Amino acid sequence: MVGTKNDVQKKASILIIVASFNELVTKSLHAGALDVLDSSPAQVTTKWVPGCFELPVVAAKAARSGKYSAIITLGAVIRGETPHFDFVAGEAARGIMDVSLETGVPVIFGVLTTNTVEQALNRSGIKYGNKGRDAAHAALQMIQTMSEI
Ligand code: INI
Repeated sequence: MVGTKNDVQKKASILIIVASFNELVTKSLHAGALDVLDSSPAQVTTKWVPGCFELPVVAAKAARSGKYSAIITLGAVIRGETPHFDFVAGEAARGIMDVSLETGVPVIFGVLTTNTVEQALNRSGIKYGNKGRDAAHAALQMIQTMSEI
């Protein structure tokens, strides 16, 4: 039998992994995610990493541990004037998708990729929503969906 939303969430454990790089932005993404998860009975833990490049390795270890129903990755890669952006953003996205497909644990991509700090701030609670909130909703929906399959 498929559990109700609340039954499923009561047994759920969610790990949030947040990149410290561009901390002004990522702290707001984290606050947005926690705000959504506060109204869920799921158990929530947070771990910090230096930058988005480090998100996949921690997500991989966590996913393989079997402890988590879903993992949320949060970060902000801001283009500025450096080609570093493409490597960091591209590898983070690829690595996170690889972990999710290899382990079967939903790993949510809550990483902002923007041209400017202003665009990132606007998407972390100032003008155009908060990607951390969206990521938390995505995690809850994926936990439910995975429990039904
Ligand atoms: N990390 C980010 O999370 N965002 C960025 O915008 C960024 N830029 O632009 O360089 C960034 N770099 C650090 C990277 O994620 C690693 O922490 C670092 O290279 C050490 O491996």
